[in-house]
Amino acid sequence: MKLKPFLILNEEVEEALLKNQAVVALESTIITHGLPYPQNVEMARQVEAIIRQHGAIPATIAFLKGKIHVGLNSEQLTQLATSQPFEKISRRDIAFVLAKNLSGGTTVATTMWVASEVGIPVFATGGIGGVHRKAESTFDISSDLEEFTRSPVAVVSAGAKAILDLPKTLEYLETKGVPVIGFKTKEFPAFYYAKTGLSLKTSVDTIQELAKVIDLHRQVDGQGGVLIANPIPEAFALEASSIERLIQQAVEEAEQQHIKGYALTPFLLSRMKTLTHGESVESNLQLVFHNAEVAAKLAVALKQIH
Ligand code: PSU
Ligand code: MN
Repeated sequence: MKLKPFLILNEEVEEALLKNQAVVALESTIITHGLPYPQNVEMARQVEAIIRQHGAIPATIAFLKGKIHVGLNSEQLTQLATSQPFEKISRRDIAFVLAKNLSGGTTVATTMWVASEVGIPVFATGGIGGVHRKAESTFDISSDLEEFTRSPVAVVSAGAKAILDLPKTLEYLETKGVPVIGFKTKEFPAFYYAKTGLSLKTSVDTIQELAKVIDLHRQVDGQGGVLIANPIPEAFALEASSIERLIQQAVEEAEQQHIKGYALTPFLLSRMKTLTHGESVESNLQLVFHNAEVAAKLAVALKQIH
């Protein structure tokens, strides 16, 4: 394995993989750049607890001092949530971060890659990155989307972040041949809310059906990922039209302040927190918890197939 010299699997994850138990990978940019302290570390712990409750072992993935960690202990999680500065490690950054012994959170793209290298087929996140609004002039398309063409991992998310251009994100995924499967929905959800009118061609209503599709995709495609769209529970959804107004405001502010590239997503998420008086953070937490539950159930169901 290419990663071996840099890899540190914690004992629990290593044992689970050896014993062929259900494991769920988790990203860490949401800890370092997506959520404020202390909600970030509370979220990370709670997500791990939810995954355990549903019969799987959590494997949070992050880089610490030039090593790729799969599974973090409590101290490492706190370190990741509190120390600054931390890198946001996307696919292009990996070799540099390893060479310089840096630490940081892994994006969806990097987490998918590490998960597939160590043999973890299921991954839970909040919302994936995608095609940004105004991408026709900025060209800003998250490398998360490209990763779905090369890492065979099933990613459970509440759609793509509403701060993005969702129709373009779906078009891009279609072009790249990435299955997008609605879980108990026929619409592509928008992170903070569920009803978008963006219809999905494929949807399933049970974990068993989902596991069957994922398993077959792995067998027949072999090299690409699957995006599972799991909408935020209704009780925690924000009101679509008011959230949309605030998103437009945040996107304009980013443009005026010349914020772009890798800094854009963290900026927009943090502006959304302020503009919604913290409500966006609460929704973000709840949708991540929901994704963790579905991912754990899926990981267990996949183990029951083989
Ligand atoms: N989802 C969240 N919060 C986040 C992210 C996703 O709820 O912070 C992070 C993910 O790590 C994702 C990244 O991979 O944002 C996308 O960044 P970019 O658009 O720069 O590729
Ligand atoms: Mn980008």
